[in-house]
Amino acid sequence: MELVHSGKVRELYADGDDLIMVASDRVSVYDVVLPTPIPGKGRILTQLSLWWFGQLSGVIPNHVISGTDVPSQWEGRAIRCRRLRMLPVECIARGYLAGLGLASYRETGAISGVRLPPGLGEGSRLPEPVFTPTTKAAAGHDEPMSYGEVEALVGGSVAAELRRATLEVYRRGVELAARRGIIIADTKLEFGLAGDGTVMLADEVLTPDSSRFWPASEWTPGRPQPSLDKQFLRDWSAGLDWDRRPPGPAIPDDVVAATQARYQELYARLTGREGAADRPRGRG
Ligand code: PZK
Repeated sequence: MELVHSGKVRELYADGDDLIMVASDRVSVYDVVLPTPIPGKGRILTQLSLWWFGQLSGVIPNHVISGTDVPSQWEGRAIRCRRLRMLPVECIARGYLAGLGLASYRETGAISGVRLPPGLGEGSRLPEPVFTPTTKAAAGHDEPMSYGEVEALVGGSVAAELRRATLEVYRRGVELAARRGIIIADTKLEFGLAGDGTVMLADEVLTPDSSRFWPASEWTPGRPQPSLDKQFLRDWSAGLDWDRRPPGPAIPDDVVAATQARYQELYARLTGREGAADRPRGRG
């Protein structure tokens, strides 16, 4: 199959008119891919994404054709997708302050033009979720966009649909995760247009690679929040003499095992399923 895109931790192949998105077991910390894989990570994130696409199909149609009709060597960690015309906007919803949202609030008291109350800090909950789109930079970092800029880029009706769907996907995710003791601080979504102009949800959805997941029991606004999936990796790597530039350090077995267990626990808690490792499931 023809490789059409290679990302830090995933690949995209063309299969006739379809695309096959393949998740690897690679993991990144501080944006650097480490040389040691986390066995089962690609399968868990793929199965979690498929599960969310199913949960969210009433909110917006999605690009999934099948989670099972994929080449056998990738079974369980690949999704057959419709090829869409991707929209050049990273659609982010934020319900808590972290990352670029926190940086923007500290500088201006607002995020994406939405004025926020004073006194918020790292990890604070926002009065209500905010749509904070960014550009999709081919290289380098994504830049914040105002809603007006999104409208100018994709048109008023598509922009309105992106904002609606992004906030609705985030709200449903937050509500479901909250019942399982998990905070979804923010999420990044990608959308594309089908041949008939329908806006569809694409890429991956509400995975720990596209969203910040925090254990609700440890949430303490005013400091950086522990990440549900990668905290072991971050804590371990913080104790090394590593400047956070490539190449990253090899991960010791006990840290691999602890990280693997976190991904499994996250999947089981969110979906109520035991494990993604044994039985791949799809919609097709
Ligand atoms: C598409 N990416 C991101 C980069 C990956 C994924 N349904 C679609 N139709 C057309 N293009 C894409 C999609 C989707 N999803 C997604 N780039 C293009 C990307 C690198 C690896 F797995």
